[in-house]
This record gives sequence, C-alpha cells and structure tokens, in this order.
Amino acid sequence: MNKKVSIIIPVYNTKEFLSDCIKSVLKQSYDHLEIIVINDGSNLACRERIEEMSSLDKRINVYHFSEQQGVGKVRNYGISVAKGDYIYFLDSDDYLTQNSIELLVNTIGDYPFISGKINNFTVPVEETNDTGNNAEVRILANNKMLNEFDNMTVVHRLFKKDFIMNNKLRFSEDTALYTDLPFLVSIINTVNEVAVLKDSLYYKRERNDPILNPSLSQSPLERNVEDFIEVYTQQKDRLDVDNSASNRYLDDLFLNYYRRQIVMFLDNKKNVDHYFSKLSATAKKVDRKRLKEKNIIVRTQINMLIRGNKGAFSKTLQLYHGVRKVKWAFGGRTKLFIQLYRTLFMRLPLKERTIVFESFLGKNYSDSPKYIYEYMKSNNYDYKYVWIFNEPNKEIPGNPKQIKRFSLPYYYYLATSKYWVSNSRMPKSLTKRKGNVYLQTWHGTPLKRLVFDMNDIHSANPNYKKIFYEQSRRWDYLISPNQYSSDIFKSAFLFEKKLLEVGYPRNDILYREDKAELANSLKQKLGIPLDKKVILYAPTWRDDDFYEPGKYKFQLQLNLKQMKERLGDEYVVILRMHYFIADHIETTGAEGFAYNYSKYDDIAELYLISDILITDYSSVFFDFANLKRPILFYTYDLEKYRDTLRGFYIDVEEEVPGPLLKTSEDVIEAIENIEEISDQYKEKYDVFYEKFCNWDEGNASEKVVKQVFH
Ligand code: C2G
Repeated sequence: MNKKVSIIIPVYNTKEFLSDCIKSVLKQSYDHLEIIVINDGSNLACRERIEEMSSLDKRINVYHFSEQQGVGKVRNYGISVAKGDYIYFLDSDDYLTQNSIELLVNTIGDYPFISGKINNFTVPVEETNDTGNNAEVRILANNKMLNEFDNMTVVHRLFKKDFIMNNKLRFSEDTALYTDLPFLVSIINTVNEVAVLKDSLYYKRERNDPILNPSLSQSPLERNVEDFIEVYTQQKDRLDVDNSASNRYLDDLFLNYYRRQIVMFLDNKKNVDHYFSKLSATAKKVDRKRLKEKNIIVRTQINMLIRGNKGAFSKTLQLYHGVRKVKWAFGGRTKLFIQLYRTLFMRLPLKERTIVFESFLGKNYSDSPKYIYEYMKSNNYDYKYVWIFNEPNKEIPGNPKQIKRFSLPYYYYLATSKYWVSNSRMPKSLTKRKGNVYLQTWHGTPLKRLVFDMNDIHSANPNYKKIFYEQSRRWDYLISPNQYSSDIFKSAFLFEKKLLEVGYPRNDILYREDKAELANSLKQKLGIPLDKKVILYAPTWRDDDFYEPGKYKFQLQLNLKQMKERLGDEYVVILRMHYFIADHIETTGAEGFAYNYSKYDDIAELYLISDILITDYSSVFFDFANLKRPILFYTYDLEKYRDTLRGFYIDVEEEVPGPLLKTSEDVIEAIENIEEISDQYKEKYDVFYEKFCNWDEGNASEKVVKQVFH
C-alpha cells in the first residue's frame, strides 16, 4: 500500500489564487493524497470559493475557523487532524508542478524529511510537467545545512509525520510572522544534514497588491520587526546553550535581519527611542563570536546596543543614515536633483500663482492639460504657466515657460509651484508639499481594467499597484468624462478626493462650431489631400510586449499595400501609434496613402480630420464617438488581450459601436461597405453615445478651471 500524503493548506482571503493552488494539487501525479484546506476566518467571497473548490474532489477536507487565528495556529491544527504518513505544507496563493510531490515521496527513503526548491513568480505559468527521472538528491551538512533554512519557511519540504510528532515540531502561535522559526529550530536541534531535491518545484507567488490584499511578508515593517524580535527571543531563551548549530542559525538570522531591516526601520528618532531598550535586550542574546564575522557598522551598533549606550547608538545611526543619503545623492544627477528637491527646493516659498502642466510624460503638447491651459490663457487668467517637455522649445500659443523633464528646473518648478496639472502619474520620488494642488486629468475612459481592478500584473513593473497607490494619494482633483468612469475611478484608483464630473477638456474641440473649417486647415497643414477621406488607425499597447518599461513593441498587422490598392482612390490612412510604442512603423510601398503621425502632438486634431476610426482596445473610441463617425475594431488578439492580459469593464462584443474584425481583409471589406455597417450599428452607437459621451458638450475646460482656479 503506498503511503498517504497530507497536504495542509491554510487559506486567508486568497479567493483569486485558490483555484490555481488547488488545481495544481488535484493534478499531482502522486494521487494518494489527503488535502486539508483550513479557512482561517476569510471573507465571504473566499469562503464561497473554498466550498466551490472542495466539491471538485473527495480527497479535499475543509475546516473553518470563524475568526482569523494566524497561520501558525492553523498549521498546528492541520498537523493534529492529518492522517497521512507524510505532511506537506502549501500556501493558498502558491502552486506546485505536476510531479512535485511524487519526486519527494520517491526519494525521501530513510531521511526524516526532504526539501524541494522554491521558484518565485508574479504571473502563473503553464508548467511542463515532468522534470524527468534523473532527479538528484544533494545532502547538505554544517553551514550549508543552516543556509538551507535561511528562507525561514517550511513550504517546499515533505516531512514524515512521525518525525513531526516525535520531535514535537510546532509553529509559533504568538506572532503573525516568522511562525516557522520554532519548527525549523527544532529540526536543526535533531538533524545533522538535510536532503534536497531541487527538481521538486514549489511556485511561490510574489503578491502584487500590498495595499488591498497584502501577503503576510508585506505586513508593515514595524510588525515585521516586532515579530522577528519576539520569535528570536523566545527561541534563544528555550535553547540549550550548547546547541551550537541552532544558536549559530538564530544569531546569523538576527544579525542579517538587523543589517537589512532593522537599520532601515531605525531611520528616525521616534523609532530609535521607542525600540532601544527592546533591541538592547535582544542584542545581549547574540553570541559575541558570531559578531566577529560581521561588518564594522553592524558590529559597532550591536556593541552599543549591548552596552545600553543609547546616546552613542542614536548618533551613530543618524550619521549612518546621513551618509547613506548623501552617497545616494551622488549616485547620479537625477538622485542629486531629487535630494535638492526634498531638502532645498521644497523649503523655498510656494509660488501661489504658478501652474506646471504635463501631458503624456512630457512627450507632447496635448490632451486635457493643453485645453485647460488654452482656456485659461485665452480668458486672461493671471498665472505663470510652465510646461514640461522631453524636447522643449515647441511652438505653443501664449509662449509659456518650457522646461525639460528631469532637468534641474523641472525639480525646482515642481517643488515651488502651487499647481500641477497632469494627465498621468508623476514620479514617486516627487513627494507632495503642503499647499500643493494637483489636478489629475487622466487620459481616457477605461475599457481595460486598471490598477486595483487588475489581478495579475503583466507589465514591466511588478510593484505597479503599490507605486500607483502612493502616487495617486497626491491627487486633489480627478476629472471624470462620464458616470461610468466615475464609478471605475473610485474602485480602480481608490480615489476618495474631489471628482470633477464634467466631461473631458480634450474633447471640447470636437464640439467647436467651426470644426469643418478647422479640419480643412489641419489637413492642409499636415499635407493630406483635401479630396481624400481619412481613415485613422490608432491602436493601443500590449502589456507583455516590451523592450523595457515604457518602451513597447508593436507589429503592424494591416496590409498597407493591399489597402492602398483597394481603398487608395477614395481614402488615405493615418497611422497613429500609442505613445509607449518604440517600434518604427514601416510605410514603404504605401507612399501617398499611409501617413505616420505617431509623433503628432494632439490626437484630438487627428480625430477632427478623420472620417473613420480603426482602433482596438484603446480608449480613443470613447472620445472619437463624440463625432458620431464610424468606428471599426481591429481586434486580432481579442481573446489574449481580454482574458489574459487585462480583462475589460464592458462586454465588447455587446457594447462597442462597431464590428470586431480579425484580419486585414475584414478591415478592408468593412471600409468598402462602411455605409451598411453604419446603418447596422446605428442603434448600438446611440446607446453607446448616451452612456459615454453625454457629459461632453464643449465646455469641460471652463468647468474644470472654474472649480480649481477660483
Ligand atoms: N493615444 C494616442 N494614440 C494612440 C493611442 C492612444 O494618442 N494610438 C492617446 C489617447 O489620447 C488615448 C490615450 O492616449 O485616450 C490613452 O491611450 P489608451 O490606448 O487608452 O491606453 P492607456 O495609455 O493604457 O490608457 O483609462 C484609460 C486607460 O488608462 C488607458
């Protein structure tokens, strides 16, 4: 009879991850399992997901705690109910590969337990199952064994149940964090070596939402520090002084933890005052021999703690952090400027009547900031206007001051101007100054899910949610183009300050009475034949297709030559890539038909001269719809974009005011039959217009300015 493995899975509010986790267990090639799922007082949504999952397989047993007990108590409980010969701990946001358990069971032999390997991930990957039969066990002893426990976790290890029971291995129930330490210390007290099988994989999730749904390790630093000290102290007190391995293990953990976390935590006097005596008592437990191997800074500070010399300790830390900041500032021009921003410019008097504008990260003169600026300028508002650009010296009405993004004047003006008007985020390093008023215009009605409404983050930066949260706390006003966006902005941005529900300033131009004449003169300016109709192709970017953050790839999927042949008599096409796209778009072979205006400042002016819009998942169609002209959706990668990358807020198949097309041929045919398509979509278009465009009536800039600049 083959042996049974009990898999213990504590669950706390991990609804969105649970199914990946449980399914990976149900798929295990080793199937003699008992799956113990313990709900640690989760919310209703998560409880429901647990019930749903548990109905999938008879091997799943669910237990509930009505209130949160903490992972230590929950795992101890799991051990007490487990009936298997082996025990394996799995966390409910992680998952296994198909043969993770089988490999360990086949290899454990006479060892009391055996460890696999942890792979960290941010977005789950479909795993190829088998890591093969050539699995190789490595035996680690002495320091190498201790290093194996540096991760302070029991997950990824298969234990014989008898070993756990005979040695009374238990998790800490006194703290929320570092609960596994007592368990591991007990192991170190009893064994001299560990077996490691790195082919058995355990996938550990790096969680992306430390604001709304933090993992335990993303708890505040204060909680981390307190729990660590608590567990360390308990373990040292219970140890027999002669057990050199455990002592060494704990002391090294403490000293490394001190250097990496505690020193950073003590970067202000308040924390030093509050924690000094506790730290002093803790430091006294460290074996002096361990201290010798550490660097001079740690040694000095720990010695001061041991001697209880608070004054000297405090001064040393102050000096340390001072030097650290100066060193950081010398790490490059930008760092130096940021340091000046914080320590010098922010202390200069606030200029009450200066406004700094930025649109699309300084890339162009456009979008709502442009229309707000022009409204203020032409109505003679008495302010000083400053524009941020990557390439200043643009020709702009009213001759505002222009500064280069990330130059010294950039930091100076942002630190000293009362008002900021921007359509996207400002760098995290630019902390908000008291008195600053930040008008966030944002840049589109959301189709694709945003920030806190997104599950997995596929884009270049996995810390996206946390950074976004900090940056958006600085916004005082946020413009909303329609009721639908207002609702989304509250949940996606967690925005709680003043929503300006007035429509988009950037769409004012689409309601101008002279828009026909304006369109003609724009066409002339752009060199587009007046006798041709214009098709505008304006797609968005793809989160997973990039060279580096902010530099995205784009492969044009329209057959321009064919379009020219079939449509060229009547139309020209304007290609307009998203401002994140770094790739050059090739128009060779379609000269005189295809015009690349990806660098053109303001897309609203391109809308005005366009008769048809082709887009995909870009918010451009919400704006273009104000013109009530035909829209085609070239959504060749709809399934991937919607189901994997982003997810949408609306059902595009139902709601968008035009056909979803899959090939370049479909697009050409749709343009050849554009009148029938317009008729076909008339009703949908009306409903769409009502829902998304009914706040826009040509005076949003005025409404915004009157609320923000009294
Ligand atoms: N844009 C453009 N040209 C494109 C695509 C977009 O000029 N080819 C401009 C439009 O003003 C558009 C804005 O950039 O409204 C935002 O572009 P999206 O494609 O919608 O994508 P994103 O920058 O991710 O913003 O709430 C809206 C979203 O945040 C979308």
